[in-house]
Amino acid sequence: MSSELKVLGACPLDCPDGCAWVVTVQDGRAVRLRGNPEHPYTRGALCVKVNRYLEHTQAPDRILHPLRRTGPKGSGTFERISWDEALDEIAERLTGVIEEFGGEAVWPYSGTGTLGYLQGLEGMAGRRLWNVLGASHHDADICSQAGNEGLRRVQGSPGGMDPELFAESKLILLWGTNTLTTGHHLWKFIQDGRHAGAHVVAIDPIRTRTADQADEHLAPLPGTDAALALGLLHVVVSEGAEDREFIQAHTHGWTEFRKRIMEFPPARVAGITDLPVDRIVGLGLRLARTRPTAIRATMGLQRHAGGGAALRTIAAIAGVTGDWRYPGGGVVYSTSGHSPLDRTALYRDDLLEKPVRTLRMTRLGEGLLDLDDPPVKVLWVTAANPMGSTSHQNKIRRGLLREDLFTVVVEQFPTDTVDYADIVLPATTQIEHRDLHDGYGHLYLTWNEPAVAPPGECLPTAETFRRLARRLGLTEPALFDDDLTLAEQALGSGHPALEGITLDRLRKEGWVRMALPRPFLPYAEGFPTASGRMEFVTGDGPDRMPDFVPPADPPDYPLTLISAASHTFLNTTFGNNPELRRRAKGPYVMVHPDDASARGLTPGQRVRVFNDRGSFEAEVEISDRVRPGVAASPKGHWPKFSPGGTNVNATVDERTADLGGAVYHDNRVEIAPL
Ligand SMILES: Nc1nc2c(c(=O)[nH]1)N[C@H]1C(S)=C(S)[C@@H](COP(=O)(O)OP(=O)(O)OC[C@H]3O[C@@H](n4cnc5c(=O)[nH]c(N)nc54)[C@H](O)[C@@H]3O)O[C@H]1N2
Ligand SMILES: Nc1nc2c(c(=O)[nH]1)N[C@H]1C(S)=C(S)[C@@H](COP(=O)(O)OP(=O)(O)OC[C@H]3O[C@@H](n4cnc5c(=O)[nH]c(N)nc54)[C@H](O)[C@@H]3O)O[C@H]1N2
Ligand code: SF4
Ligand SMILES: [Mo]
Repeated sequence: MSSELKVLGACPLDCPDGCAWVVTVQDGRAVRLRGNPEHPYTRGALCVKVNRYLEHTQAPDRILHPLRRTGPKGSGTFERISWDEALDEIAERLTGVIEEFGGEAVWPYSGTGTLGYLQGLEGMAGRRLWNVLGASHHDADICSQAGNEGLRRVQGSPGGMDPELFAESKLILLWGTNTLTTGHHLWKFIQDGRHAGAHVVAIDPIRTRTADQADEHLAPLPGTDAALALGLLHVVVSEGAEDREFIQAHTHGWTEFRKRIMEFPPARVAGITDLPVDRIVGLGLRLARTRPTAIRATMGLQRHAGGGAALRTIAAIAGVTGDWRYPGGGVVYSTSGHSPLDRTALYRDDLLEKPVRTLRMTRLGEGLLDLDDPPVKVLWVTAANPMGSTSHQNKIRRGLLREDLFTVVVEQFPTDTVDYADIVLPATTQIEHRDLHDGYGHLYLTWNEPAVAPPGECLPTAETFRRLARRLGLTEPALFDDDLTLAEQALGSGHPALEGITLDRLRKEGWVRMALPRPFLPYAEGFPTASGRMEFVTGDGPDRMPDFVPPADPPDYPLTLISAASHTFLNTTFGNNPELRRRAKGPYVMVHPDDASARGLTPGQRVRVFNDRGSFEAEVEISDRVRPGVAASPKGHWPKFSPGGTNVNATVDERTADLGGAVYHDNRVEIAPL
């Protein structure tokens, strides 16, 4: 007799859409995965990548057992060992390092492989254990930090408008965001708005597939968006279209900020952005005359020296226009600022005996090679692939080659990072473990129930930490809380948005909208800043107002390289899936016809893309989708599957953006035939 079961779950990946899914299980095997048709944001659809998630979980290269390195670091040669042997060896090394160098010599490096509150980044799985051991804190600044900080300065919170309300917008700015690739579920709401008359504008140096579908596309020079925002505001103010009532009631510092705006007339902004003056004025007039205007500006936009300043300035737009008053008006970078889930309760930073240093995820190379007092002696990598995803790949590689470094990688697949591990621990995938999720592009909470048993000896990451704590002989009870207890703690913040939401209800229903009013207008009546107002001006330092902060990579090389999202990978996740690799067509670099002919490049030619930091090999694609002076090469290829053994991150610097995070697109390169 065959049995069929439908199990409710959630996509764990680092994507704003936070989809709810349904797994069909037959005789203990997952046979079908689809988007949950009941979920108002997922609406039954997943995406090109996650449609292959079941195949991914069942792939022949899944890591199924603990492994110990047998060859030289980087060679990826391992022998199978038991969990007991692995935990014994880890416990011995950890204890030795902590005795000799102190807990801060341990770097728990957590990535975005899963955003889950139990197994992944949002609850920072393992952080309790690291706190008890006094390990360095890990600052996961890789993705969104500059933007979050920029928004926080102005709004008091990075939390944005409800994306579902795009259906009610009349002007939609898709600003440094590639909706159809990086979070396509928003598109349905954009289309609903469009059917009701909304005008859609894409602002992106690249004519992406999203820009193709917009009514209008503006291609500014990379890293000049704050200037463009100030130029648009200049037009709004020149038209007398600022919302004086909103400004008076809900903002702080208008007189001074208005002066800053007046320093950016369209002619000056045209010089900075290299956009025609009439396009800037045209869009400024639309913005002045169209309420409500919705702005979607996501993370790609802020991977620049002035990324924080860009989001800070864009956030100010909705304060000047008063768009926060209206359903369908405002700015949304992320909705995670509205999440009521209790990270503090999961982290348990109170378990730390004394304060510890914080290490930036984006500066791993520096952390491994240049840090002293104490040096990093144990690197513990969970759900991250720094050899593929983190800046300054060659420096990271040199760091990982250090013979005195003990590296543990908790993984599902044999990534480039795994190749440098001393011990590899096999991790479950989302269909094999429990987890609790929110989304950073909607207002729902989602529960993920395991659908099948873990293959081989894979363990949920939270369980791995419980076992390690036991092996270390620790007795702090919080280290042994099981998954359901952790979920209760995350849901226990007492936040009003959790009213009526219990773990039982979530487990039964699979997903639930946060208890927020409809329409949800977070800032119609004020802002969660110290003053309760939108702060055009914060404090009295030189950095007290939104401003344009220019790109910072020295112009020693002529082209700015943008390495944005690939349509078929999610960061480096799926970079080993044969079909998705086939569709990605190998590493390519797109250049404008003018830049191609200046270098004598022809379509399909093999080239080296390089600067002082490193290089990678790619095939040339010639297209006017990129503007002259800009080149594009998507992220996500695995270095070891790429010709030359590096990917685009070999060229990216580990510099920190103005308000934190990486500068992936503030990257100057040259291209030469191989
Ligand atoms: N298919 C797919 N989806 C993904 C991901 C993926 O790798 N693949 N990654 C996920 C993750 S981790 C994240 S954080 C989100 C990110 O979501 P997005 O922010 O949409 O992702 P990106 O493609 O990095 O950047 C968006 C756009 O910003 C543009 N851009 C770069 N610099 C500038 C600039 O200076 N000004 C302007 N105006 N535009 C600029 C790029 O050309 C790009 O088209 O997507 C998530 N979704
Ligand atoms: N050039 C360039 N580089 C970029 C970016 C860019 O725009 N340009 N974007 C950056 C961004 S936005 C981000 S968020 C980072 C992401 O960088 P990372 O956080 O390193 O993410 P991934 O490269 O996807 O690697 C995640 C790994 O986690 C593993 N994994 C998945 N689920 C689990 C699990 O449940 N348990 C465990 N233990 N492991 C799991 C996956 O197999 C995968 O190998 O990349 C950044 N890199
Ligand atoms: S990657 Fe994004 S769009 Fe795709 S299934 Fe996951 S949450 Fe949905
Ligand atoms: Mo990200």
